Amino acid sequence: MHKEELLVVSRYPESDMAWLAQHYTLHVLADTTDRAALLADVAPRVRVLATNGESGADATLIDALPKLEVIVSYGVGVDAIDLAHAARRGIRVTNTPEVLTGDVADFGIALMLAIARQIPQNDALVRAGQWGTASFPLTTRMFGKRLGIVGLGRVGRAVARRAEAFDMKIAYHDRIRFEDVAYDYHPSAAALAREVDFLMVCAAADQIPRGAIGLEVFDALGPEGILVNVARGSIIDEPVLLAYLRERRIRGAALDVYWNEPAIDLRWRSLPNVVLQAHRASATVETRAAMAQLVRDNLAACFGGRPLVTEFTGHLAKA
Ligand code: 8YV
Repeated sequence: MHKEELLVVSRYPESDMAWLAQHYTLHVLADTTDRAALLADVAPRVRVLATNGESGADATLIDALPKLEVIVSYGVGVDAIDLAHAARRGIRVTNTPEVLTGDVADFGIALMLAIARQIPQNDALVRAGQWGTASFPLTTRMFGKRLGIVGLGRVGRAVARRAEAFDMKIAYHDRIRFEDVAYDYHPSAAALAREVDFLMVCAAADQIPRGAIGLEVFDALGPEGILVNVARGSIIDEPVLLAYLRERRIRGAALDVYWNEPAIDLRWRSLPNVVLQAHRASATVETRAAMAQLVRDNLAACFGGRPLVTEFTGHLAKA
């Protein structure tokens, strides 16, 4: 059977790699020590590139593949793909929207509870046999508090729905005010931060400048404020956040995403007022299976000459 060639940027979970290997002739960039040689070898043939939210595809990679027609990404966030460059080259992009929304929103709520109620910190004390000797400080209540959501897209809205069940008062900042929600709107992230106890970042990173959540926003959030990020590390001014947490100029942060993953800034490790996760918000068996299925369906559509199942077009109006 003739198999189409597929260039894969980073390895997917092994079961997905096995499925892809059965159906396509795979070339995996992450597996080679000589990236340039692999690219030179496949460049005359590769029409489809498979990537994920973190690895994306930069302009150099796109330009190394003159026959490239479609970039298929396993993830909803497309900020690591050079979208403007892809558009210039007429290369289409697919992602995996919708299927991960619920899990990411659950994770945002879990992180908010974890940092407010100090769940990982208490777990560490119990494991260390310090129940009875260590002091377990009183924590902060979450229910009934004010939650500010930066980015009221699919995930932001799913977080808001969940937070309503915690009797939280919800407000948001986005580029536009939405008429279909009753939550308070603020025209800037700083204005939002001034009015809330918890600030959760849910924005798509291709829609918000790098480091947009920085000094001004943290000052507005204040020393009792708590930050949660389930979007992208790039949205936060990380050096400023590290300093503000160290100096207790904000109360705490629960983070799933960072600059420079997975080799994150070592200073995170020594801060007591943070909860750290390893970009796991969509990492459930159920969601990852649904994401993998969308990747397969989009690949089948590309190679079968059918319309793409979940084409990302958000950038095309700007191109
Ligand atoms: C994944 C994500 O981390 O969808 C996204 O944008 O950040 C995640 O779901 C990733 O794409 C899978 O490796």
